[in-house]
Amino acid sequence: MTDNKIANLLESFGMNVPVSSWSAFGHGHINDTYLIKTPGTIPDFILQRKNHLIFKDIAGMMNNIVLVTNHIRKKLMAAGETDTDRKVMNYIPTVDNRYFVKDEDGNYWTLFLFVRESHGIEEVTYPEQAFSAGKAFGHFQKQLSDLPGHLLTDTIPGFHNGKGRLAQFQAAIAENKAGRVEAMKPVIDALLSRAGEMVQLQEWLDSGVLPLRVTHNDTKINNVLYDDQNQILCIIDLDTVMPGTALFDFGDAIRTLGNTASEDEADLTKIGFNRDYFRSFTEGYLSESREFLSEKEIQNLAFSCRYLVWEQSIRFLADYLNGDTYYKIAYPEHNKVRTLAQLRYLEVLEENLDFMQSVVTGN
Ligand code: GN1
Ligand code: MG
Repeated sequence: MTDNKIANLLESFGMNVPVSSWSAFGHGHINDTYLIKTPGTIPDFILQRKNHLIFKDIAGMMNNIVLVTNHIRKKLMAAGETDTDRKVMNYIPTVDNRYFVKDEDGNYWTLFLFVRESHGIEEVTYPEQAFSAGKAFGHFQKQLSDLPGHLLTDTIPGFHNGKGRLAQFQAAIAENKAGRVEAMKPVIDALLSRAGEMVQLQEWLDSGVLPLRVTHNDTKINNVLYDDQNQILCIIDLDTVMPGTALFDFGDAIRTLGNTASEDEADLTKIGFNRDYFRSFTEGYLSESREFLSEKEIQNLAFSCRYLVWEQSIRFLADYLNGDTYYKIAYPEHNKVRTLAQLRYLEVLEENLDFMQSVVTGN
C-alpha cells in the first residue's frame, strides 16, 4: 500500500480529502483493512480490499450490504434516531454509483465511514458484556426480521450449509492433497461420527421447517461496536450477510463467546464453557428476538451452538487437508491447532447440553 494508491482509491469514491495517516486495521482472516485518518472534522474511513478469491461475487455482496444497511437506516430514521452514522454501517458509493472499485491489479476495494468514538472487543470479560452482545445480535436480527431472505444473494453459496460443508470435507479427505489424512484419522472419524445429527439443521432449512431469514453469518464478538460508555452502536463486518437461519448467528456467537479460550488455543486444558456468559448472552439475545422467533428456532438454539462448532471444525480441517489455501495461517500447523481446539470445545458443549437447553427454554 502507498500514499498514492490510497489517494487514488479515495478519489474513485468521490472523496478528494486530505489524509493525515493510514494504517492496517483489525484482525480479519480474509480481507485487508486500512484505517484512513483525515484532519479535523472530515470523517475517518475504512478502506478495505475484499478477498475476491473467497467473495467471488463482490457485486452481489455489496448489493446485500446496501440492502441491509438501507433497511436498518430507514428504521432508525423512522424511530427518530439522529446518530444513524454510528448505528449502522455507512458504505460510500463510487462516482459512478457502485459500491466497489476494481483496481488495475484486479483487486476489489470498498470504502465505509469509520464509526466515530467506537471500539470493538476481542473477548467478553464480564457477563453484562455477554448480555449486551446477545442484545446486539438479537436486535440486528429484529431490524431485519421483515426483510425477506430471498431478496439477498447467496454470495458464498452454502456458507453454513452442513450438507455442503460435509461434502467439501469428504472431498478434502478423498483428495488428500497435503498428505495429512492418515495422521488426522482419529480427528476425522470423530467429526464424521457426528455428521448425521449435524446435517439436520440444513434439512430443516431445506424443508421450510426453519424460516429463511437475513442473517449475519459471522457473529464473532469483535463484530459488535461499542461506544465509550460501552453501549452498543452497531454490528459490523457485513460481508457475509446472506439468507440463512437465525440459528447460524446464535450458534456462531456462542462458538467464540462461550469458549473460555480462543478458537485456536493449543493447550486443550484451557478450553471450557463459560456458563455465565452463555446465560447472559442468551438472555440478551432473547430479550430482542423472542417476539419473532418460532418455537422450532428457540428449541434448537442450544443445538445450533454444537452445529456451528462442528462446522467450523470440518472447515478448518478441510483447509488443513487441502494444504492451507483458505484461512490465513500464522504458523504451519495453525489449521490443525484450530481444528483440535474446536473439536475439544464441541466435546465441552456436549457435556453442557442439558444446562444449555434449560437456559434457552427458561426451565
Ligand atoms: C473468517 O475473517 P473473519 O475472521 O471475519 C470466516 C468465518 C470463520 C472465521 C474463523 C468469509 O472470518 O466464517 O468463522 O474466519 N469468514 C469467511 O475465525 O470464511
Ligand atoms: Mg470479522
